[in-house]
Parts: sequence; structure tokens; C-alpha cells
Amino acid sequence: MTSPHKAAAGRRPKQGDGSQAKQEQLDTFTSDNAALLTTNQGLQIPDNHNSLRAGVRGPTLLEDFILREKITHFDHERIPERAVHARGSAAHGYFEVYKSMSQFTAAEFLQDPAVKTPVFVRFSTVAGSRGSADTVRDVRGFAVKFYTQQGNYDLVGNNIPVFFIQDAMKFPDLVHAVKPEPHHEMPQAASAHDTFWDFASLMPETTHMLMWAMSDRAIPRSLRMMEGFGVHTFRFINARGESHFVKFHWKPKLGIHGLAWDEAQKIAGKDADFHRRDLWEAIEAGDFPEWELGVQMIPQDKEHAFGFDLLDPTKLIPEEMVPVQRIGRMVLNRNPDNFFAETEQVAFHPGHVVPGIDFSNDPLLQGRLFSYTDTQISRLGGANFHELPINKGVCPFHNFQRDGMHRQTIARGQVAYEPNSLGDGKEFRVDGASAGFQSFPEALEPPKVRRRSPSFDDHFTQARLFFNSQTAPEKEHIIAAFRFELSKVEVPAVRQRMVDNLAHVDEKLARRVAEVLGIKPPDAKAAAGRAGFREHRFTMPIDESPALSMADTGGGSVKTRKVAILVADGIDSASLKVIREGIEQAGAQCKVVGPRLGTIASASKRQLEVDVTFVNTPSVMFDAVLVPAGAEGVRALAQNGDAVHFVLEAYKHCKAICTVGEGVQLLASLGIGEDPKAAPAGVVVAPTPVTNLGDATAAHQVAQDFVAAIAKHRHWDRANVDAVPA
Ligand code: HDD
Repeated sequence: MTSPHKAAAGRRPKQGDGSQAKQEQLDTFTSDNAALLTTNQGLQIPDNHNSLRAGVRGPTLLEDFILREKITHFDHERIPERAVHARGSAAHGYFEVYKSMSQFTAAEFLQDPAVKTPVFVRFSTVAGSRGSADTVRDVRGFAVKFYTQQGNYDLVGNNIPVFFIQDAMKFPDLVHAVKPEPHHEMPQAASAHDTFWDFASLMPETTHMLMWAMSDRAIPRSLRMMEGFGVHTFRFINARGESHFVKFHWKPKLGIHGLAWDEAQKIAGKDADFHRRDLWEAIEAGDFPEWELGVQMIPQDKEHAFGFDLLDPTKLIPEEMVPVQRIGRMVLNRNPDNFFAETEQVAFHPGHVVPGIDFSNDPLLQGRLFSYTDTQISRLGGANFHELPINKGVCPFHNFQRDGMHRQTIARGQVAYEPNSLGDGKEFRVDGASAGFQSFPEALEPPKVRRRSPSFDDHFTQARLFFNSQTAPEKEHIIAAFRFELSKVEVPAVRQRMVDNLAHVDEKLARRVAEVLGIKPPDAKAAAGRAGFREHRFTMPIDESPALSMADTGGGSVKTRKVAILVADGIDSASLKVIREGIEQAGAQCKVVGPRLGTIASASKRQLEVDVTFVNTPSVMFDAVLVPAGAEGVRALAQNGDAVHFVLEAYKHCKAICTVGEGVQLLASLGIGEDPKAAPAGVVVAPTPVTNLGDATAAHQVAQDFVAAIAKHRHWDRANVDAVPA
């Protein structure tokens, strides 16, 4: 039998450019299952089924050290899950810069396009536990560890460019509010409950991020199809010590796409590992996910040029004001060998920086610089978590920090202090002020205060900018999300306070949300009278920022999109061939979905292999559906409730659908007929009679139309969707 390790080794890319450095290091720690079982001390185990007992029917003996070792280890297998971002999935890969960034930063990994820096990337949801579902409405973590030759650099970001709060002092409150309520530990992995909205409604600074969290950004179609952001303003420092403020962006090659909310909830039950599986399978299949690293750079002397404060993490810089320069790309090309050792034990920290990258005074970032090491100490059981294989740098590291729980390094010699004259360790010197990490020597202003800057006071202008920048369907999704979440809030006063706040974003948005909540119309004045509310306004030079919308971001690609081909005995398999080839050539992946596993017999008595069934892999697992022709087969499909539901549900979720010949009958209940010109958006009705598809040109055209419909991702403006039962 092939060992898991050997299988993994087989998938490993071979490159001689530095991207292997981490993998080679990890390989020295990996282990294959050996043939003979031993104890942890290496003693061969004689029998792995029976404990040592006094007679075959007698009690187990305390002496059985083999049993005790096995059970003891098992008893201690779990470590505490992360306080936030507990549910995550990760992959290895590399980063390469397009051209030297030396003008702006001294960071070595951003200098030479020939260098590939190894990375390990962990994506996560924030609120749920380790075993919670992937497709819940939540922010996604996007944490990247670059193993550079100057030390590890961690860019610990999210898929949303702003944050809920402005000061780390509020982080425990925010997290306590969104996590399951403490008295009964409900609900799991959901913000739709009283304590979250109580907190949010009392903290108007959350408003901008709430708009993002209620948008489709919070229910991504795939981890491969979401943006990443460093969120805070950081600094680039060049070799001359000059500073630029910088915002980091990750731009996915496959575009930015979301699920339908009804779909996301169903997937949570049908396949709780939907995103994890998608990432794993894409990498196994060689469809390596890819992002470009983008930066927005602002010269030091333009710090105050924006009206809003660059240090305020509830604000973004619209791309239309400061363009995002794409400076490199990241490719994820290898799945971890072991979830616990890598994905679970990886420890990120925004304070892991390299020379050339520095912090700003953003008070949220400043607090994070404390929190992350602190949390690893309890999560990973001590101060030596940097020695865990996944966390180890690939460059040498030396210092006189010593000992502690689980210490692995065996430090030789007499000396564990600096300065010393007894040791010979030349490399243990500190080399004056010129080398190593230098903090930007920023001048600071007294007095010491526990207060926020008034420049942090505007909580609505950018929330409005975000809302205004959405397409009509995106706005509808935001309204629906607020309605859903607030409808789960049991205390009417909390619902009221929230819609009163929303009236400061957009009056119509607030009114539409309030309409279904059994409360009074929104009252902007009431909101303004409440504690925590700030009247300050800055003006943005733009009213809309198209870059904030997810629409049309796929670049026409259908790569790795999943298409269901519905079959039953008697379908016309010939009508499928050209269309299937067309969509597969374009990069989509087809699965034959039938009433049972095994084969079905087509109209011409050909046996067609069924990959999955209507029941075990329902429509929410796919991006598009193809219904073939064949009178008998379509009749069988139409009589199968699961098959009919499959197509109608795909319609409801605005997915591309293609019907051939009689296949259109599955849409008959929606009044959709054989006239291709009358078909709704994203529905391709192939002409009848079916024999037309014998004509290769016509069939190619159908394939092309279907590919174009799939490439649009979803047809959110499709009519009649609400009429389809969920
Ligand atoms: Fe955090 C984990 C991202 C604010 C405290 N955070 C964590 C992870 C991500 C982020 C992606 C998961 C890392 C992984 O995969 O292991 N956090 C953010 C972003 C923030 C942010 C983008 C705001 C811009 N976080 C934030 C604040 C604090 C923390 C203000 C505390 C003051 N975050 C933590 C933590 C975690 C964490 C408790 C839990 C597990 C861990 O650190 O390693 O320390």
C-alpha cells in the first residue's frame, strides 16, 4: 500500500528557485507509517488488540505500560482551538515579485523576480468552532506566512478590507458578542443573534464593516475566489530609511464570487467542508489557485491628504483614488501532509515582519502586536512554538532565549548570555544600529492620552460609498441579509437601533430592512441622539467606487467551475457530446448526475457511467446544470422529484442552465418554453428538434453560449426567482 507520505511526495513540484526551501525543511520532520508497531520508546508491540490481563476473563493489569502509553497519548491529543478563526484550511505555495520594489522597500523577498519565496496560507472563518461549517456568513481570514531569507513575514489579513472596531481594546467585546451566547452556547458560527447586533447597534463604528459582512463577500463561492487585504495601513521602508504608507491587497485570478444565501445555508448541511474540499481538490487536480499581490502606496507627506485617517482600520482607500499596483503573484501548489502538524499548529503574528516593512500607529494593529504571541503560548503550550516545523524560519536564527516547555533545540556550549567573552559565537553579536530590523524613527506627539483622535469619528461616509458602489442585485442581497440577521434578533429595541443607524448610511436601505421587522420606520435623529454616535463627516471625492463591487470580476473564465449533467434511462447521450466537450475545453468540470450509481442506458442503448446521484450531490454543489434531450429520459427526470428540484433550485440560485431539446420540460413549471429568444438570463435553450444538434456548428454555438453563461458566475437579476420554492 502506498503510504500517505509517499503519495504526497509524488505531487511535489520540482523547482530549483528557493520555493522548495520550506518543503525540504519540512521533509526532515515527516514520517511514513512503518510496518512494525512500536511504543514511543521504540519497543516492538506484540499485540495491538488486547490489553494485559489476569487470565483471559480477568481484570486488566496496571502494569500494562503499552496500554497506558497509548491511552495517555490519546487523552492529550487535542489542543485548545483558536479563540477566533478556529475553522481553517491551508496550503503551501510560493510567492514571486514581478520587479524589484527597492525604490519603496528594503524587504529582500520583494527585490528579485528570480526568487520564489515559500509561503503557507491559512484561510479561516472567524466565529465558528473548529468543526463548524465552511459556508456560514462570516468574514474569512487570509493569513500568509512568507518564509523569507530574512525571517518569517506574516501578512495576517481578512477577505474584507476594513474591520468592525477601531481599537484593540474593543476586540474581546466584539468577539464575545459574536460568539455563541455564553448562557446556552448558541448559535454556532452565526452573527444572526441578539448579542452581536446589540453590540453592533451600540457601536456605530462597526457600520462600514457590517455593510461588507452583509454582502456576498461574506459567503464566498470558494476560498480561491476571494480577495485578501492586510486591512491596516503598514509602512514600506527603503534602504535610505524613507517611508511610504502601504495597504496590501490579494487579487484572485478567478475573480471574486459569492454564493446565494439560501444555497450557502443548504451547503452547510450537505457538505460542511465545502470550501476545504474545494481548495484541496483544486490543488490535487493541479488547478493551483493564484493571487496577485497589490499595493496602494502613499508617500509619508501625504498622510493627511484623504480627509479620513489612514490609521483608522474602519476606512479603506478607494482604488480610484490610489490605484492598486500589482507587484507579484502567489501560487498555492501543495496540500499539507498533516492537518494538525501544519494547519492547526501554524502560528501567525502581524508582528512577524522583515526589514523594509513596518507598522503604523493604527490602534487596532498596535493591540494585535501583543495578542498573537500571547495566544500561541496557551494554544501551543509554551514559548517554543517557533520550533514547530511549520513555524520554523528557513533562515538561521540564534539568540540566548533558552529552555521552556517542549524545547527541541539542543544549544551547545557554556554561554547563554550577551555580551560574553567565554563563547566563540561570533554570530551572536548585535551589530550596531546599521543592520537588522530598524523601526521607522517617527516623531511622536505628547501628551499620553487614553482617547481617540477626532479624525476617527465618521462612521457612515464609507459605508455609504460601499453601498452606492454595488450593482442593483448586490444591494438587494445586502438588504436581504440585514433582514435575515435582524429578524433573528429577539429584542425589538436592538432591531430598531440598528435600522436607525442604517438610516445614516442610506435612508432607503434602512426603510427596506425595517419593513419586515415589525418595528417603527427608521429614525436617523434617534440614532444621532444616542451615546457613541459621532456627527463628524468627511467628504469623499467620489460617490461610487466600482472596485468595491464583485460584479464582472471573473474575466470570462469558467476554469474549475462544476457542471452537473442530469441523466436517466432514455436520455439522448449524443445530444450531450459536443456541449460537454466545449465546456470541458473551456476548463469547467462535468459530473454525470443520475438517480443511482452505476450506469444508465441512453435512448440508443449506450451505457453511461453515473458519477454521483441527485441525492448525494445536490444542485448546490454545482455552478451550472445541463439537461440533455431524449423524450423517454426527460420523462423519467420529470417524474423524479429530486431531479426536478435539482433544476429548479439551480434556477433559483441564478446558475447557468442549458437544456437540449425535450430537456426544457424540466423548466416548464416556470413557464419557460422552447423558444430560445424568450429564455431568461443565463438559461440556454438549445433548439429543437434535437437532430439540429447533429449539426456541429449549432452544437458548438450552444456550448459557447453555455460557457458564456457559466462565466458570468450567477445571473442575479434573473426574473421569477422568488416564485421557486426553496
Ligand atoms: Fe486576529 C487570529 C486576522 C484583529 C487577535 N486574526 C487571526 C487570524 C486571522 C486574523 C486571519 C487567523 C490566523 C490563523 O490562520 O492562524 N485579526 C485579523 C485581522 C484583524 C484582526 C485582519 C483586524 C484588522 N485579532 C485582531 C485583534 C486582536 C486579534 C484586534 C486582539 C487584540 N487574532 C487574534 C488572536 C488570534 C487571531 C486571538 C486567534 C488565534 C491566533 O491569533 O493565532 O490572537
